[in-house]
Amino acid sequence: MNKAIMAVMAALIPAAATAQGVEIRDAYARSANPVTGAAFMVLENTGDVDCRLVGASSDMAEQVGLHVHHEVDGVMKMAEAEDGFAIPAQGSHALTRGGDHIMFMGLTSPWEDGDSVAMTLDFGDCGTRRIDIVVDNARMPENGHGGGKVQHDGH
Ligand SMILES: [Cu+2]
Repeated sequence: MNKAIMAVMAALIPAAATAQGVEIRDAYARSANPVTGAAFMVLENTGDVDCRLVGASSDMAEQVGLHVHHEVDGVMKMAEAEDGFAIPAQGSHALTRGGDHIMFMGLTSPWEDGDSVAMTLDFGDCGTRRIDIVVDNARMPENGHGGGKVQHDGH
């Protein structure tokens, strides 16, 4: 396919820029030190096809990765998610403290409470979503597995 046809097609399908079916709920960011941060949220797939978060990017860090936690000899360690995070059709996937998360390494400037972190989430065939989430270091960890219970701790 030549570039001109590709350009026409891109112009005709602006919807490709939006993730169909993936909704982002309950997102917040944290930073325990001046150089790294993490983002947590619930990815909800309201569509009829499986989606997968395959990458994330942001101008606010040198490197952004998808991380999982593994227990190794009783110690929790972070590792790169090899396959991203699957979000089944009509299902959800929670990114939580001590679980799967989006990791920011080499922050361009330290994150303070209330700062807004802009990032783009890449859902592969399900498109991309650009979101802004707020840094909330005071937020308490979720219990359970990020179901419908949203706790508001006050500010
Ligand atoms: Cu991490």
